[in-house]
Amino acid sequence: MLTLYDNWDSGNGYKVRLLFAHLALPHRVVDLDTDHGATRTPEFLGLNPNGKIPTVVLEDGRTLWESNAILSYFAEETPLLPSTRFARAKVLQWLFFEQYSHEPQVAVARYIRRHLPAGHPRYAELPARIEAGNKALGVIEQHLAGRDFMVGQAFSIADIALYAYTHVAADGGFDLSLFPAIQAWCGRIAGLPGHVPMLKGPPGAG
Ligand SMILES: N[C@@H](CCC(=O)N[C@@H](CS)C(=O)NCC(=O)O)C(=O)O
Repeated sequence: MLTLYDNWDSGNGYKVRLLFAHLALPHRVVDLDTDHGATRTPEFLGLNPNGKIPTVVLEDGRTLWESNAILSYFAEETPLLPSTRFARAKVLQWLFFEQYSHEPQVAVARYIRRHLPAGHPRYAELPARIEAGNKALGVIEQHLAGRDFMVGQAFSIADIALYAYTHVAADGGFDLSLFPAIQAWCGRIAGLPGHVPMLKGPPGAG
C-alpha cells in the first residue's frame, strides 16, 4: 500500500493528507516525531536523503518527496491539476511561490512559535518573517479579490498548497483579519466535499 511519512502538525504533510482525502486515495501514514530526530535515522535518510516529511513510498517501492511534487504527481489526470498548458503553468507558478515566498515565512514563524521553547534565539527571526509573510499574504489577497480559487474557476492543488499554512497563519503570529478575501477563500475550501481538517494531535492519540 502507498505509504505517507508524515508529521501530524506539519502543513507540508497536511497538503498531502488533504489531497489524498479529496482523491479518496487509500494509504497508510507513518507519523514521525520530527522534533526528536525521527527524520535523521539512517532508515529514513535512505528514503529521503534530505531528511524531511512529507515523503511517500509508492506501491512499487519508488519514493517521492517535496510536498508540491507529491501534489503534482497524484493530481495528474484529475480535476485538481488543469490539463491546458497555461493553466498548468499557473498552478506551478503558485506552487513555486508557496515554497519560495510564503512557506519560509508563514510556516517557519509557526514552527518557531509552536515547536521551539520561549526564549530560543530563533524567536529573533519573527519580526522579519512576519513582515515578509504579510507581503506574501498580500499577494494572495490581491489575487483572490473577485476570485473563488487560485487558478481558473476550480479548486486545484494551487489552493491545497497555499491553504495548508495560510489557514493556520495565526499560529505564527499573523493577523488574518487583515486579509478578508483570504478568509473567505479559507471558508470556501473548508466547506468543500471531501475536506479534512489539520490534525490536533498524533494519529491514533484520540
Ligand atoms: N520543501 C519541503 C519542506 C519539508 C519540511 O520542511 N518538512 C519539515 C516538517 S514541515 C520536516 O520534515 N522537518 C524535520 C527535519 O527537517 O528534520 C516540502 O515542501 O516538502
